[in-house]
Amino acid sequence: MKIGIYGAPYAGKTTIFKLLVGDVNEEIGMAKVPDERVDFLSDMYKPKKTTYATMEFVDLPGLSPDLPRKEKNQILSKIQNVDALLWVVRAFEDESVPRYFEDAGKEIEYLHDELLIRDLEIAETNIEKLKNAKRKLSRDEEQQLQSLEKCSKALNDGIFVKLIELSEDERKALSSFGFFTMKESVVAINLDEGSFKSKAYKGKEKVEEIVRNNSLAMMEMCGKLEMEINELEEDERKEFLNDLGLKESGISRLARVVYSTLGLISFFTVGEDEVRAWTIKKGTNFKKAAGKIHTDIERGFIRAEVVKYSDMKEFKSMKEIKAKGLMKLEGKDSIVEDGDIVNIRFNV
Ligand SMILES: Nc1nc2c(ncn2[C@@H]2O[C@H](COP(=O)(O)OP(=O)(O)OP(=O)(O)O)[C@@H](O)[C@H]2O)c(=O)[nH]1
Ligand SMILES: [Mg+2]
Repeated sequence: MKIGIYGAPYAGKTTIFKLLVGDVNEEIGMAKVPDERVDFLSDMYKPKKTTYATMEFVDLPGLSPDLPRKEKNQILSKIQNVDALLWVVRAFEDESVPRYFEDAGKEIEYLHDELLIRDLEIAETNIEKLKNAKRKLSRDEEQQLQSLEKCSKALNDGIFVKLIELSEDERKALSSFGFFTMKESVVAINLDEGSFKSKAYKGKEKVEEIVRNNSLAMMEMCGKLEMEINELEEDERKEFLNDLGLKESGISRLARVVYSTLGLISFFTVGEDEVRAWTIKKGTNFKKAAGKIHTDIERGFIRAEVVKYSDMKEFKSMKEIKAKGLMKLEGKDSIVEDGDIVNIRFNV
């Protein structure tokens, strides 16, 4: 899973990026997805290796109105292939850090418009291309043209592509264009300590309106402060987070929002060698899920032995769970649920 960090200059993008992936100097970094279920299972099995799910983040230079179109497109092209966008919107006050926009409302409006303009440009360029083709269009191209025209019309009306009703065929026809407004977005409002506590900042109404109108997900962060808290020892960290009214770190909260926005869940494999979390789309069946682990396991799939995490938490023993008849056998078409502990039987 890859997430592009998008925003204006001085919004705190790199600060949040580093909070998520650690103090790296590249613009791409991996973040471990904290999961107390993995912690628990690892404590129980004491495996040689514990593997958490990961998310990859791409940090970008800020986008601003004074950049030429070409440069903006160059910046945006770095996140062409991401699964989701994390918009960072500046809502912190700090005189020593210049700001591009008057307030968070103006800033998010700009970010919203940039994506619309970019996508409209893509739609129109490709419509032109198809219309000017000096040959008869293939059926696929006809489908593309018709779908692109639908997008172009919506974008002209200020509507994100992800909000248009599209058939499966139309969706497929559009998949190669990499529309930014077709991706899911999570908006992180970067607040200072005061505004984080008071929940008040300039431009909030506009921010909420744009989030609502475009069905974006939103979360509040305190980038710089959370970064400082991160550097503390464990107990001190808890105390500071508590003081901010937070039970979880920034990455925990973000992971939660991203998983629910993208419709993702986790299943686990356990053993003495490794305890591991796997990320899949909600609605994935056991055979497909097995393919995440290894294609051979998918191909040779026989059945899955499944234990619910909640049962494991309660009884703390696979033996007892089996004795109670709580281990279920599932066939290839059954659907994996969040928190399933899975052992796949297969032959190769
Ligand atoms: N007071 C305060 N300062 C912050 C906060 N977040 C970031 N900053 C400061 O703002 C400045 C810019 O932060 P960056 O994280 O580099 O911002 P950016 O969005 O990556 O900026 P560009 O890469 O230039 O587009 C730095 O000096 C940060 O220390 C915050 O929550 N509060
Ligand atoms: Mg930066």
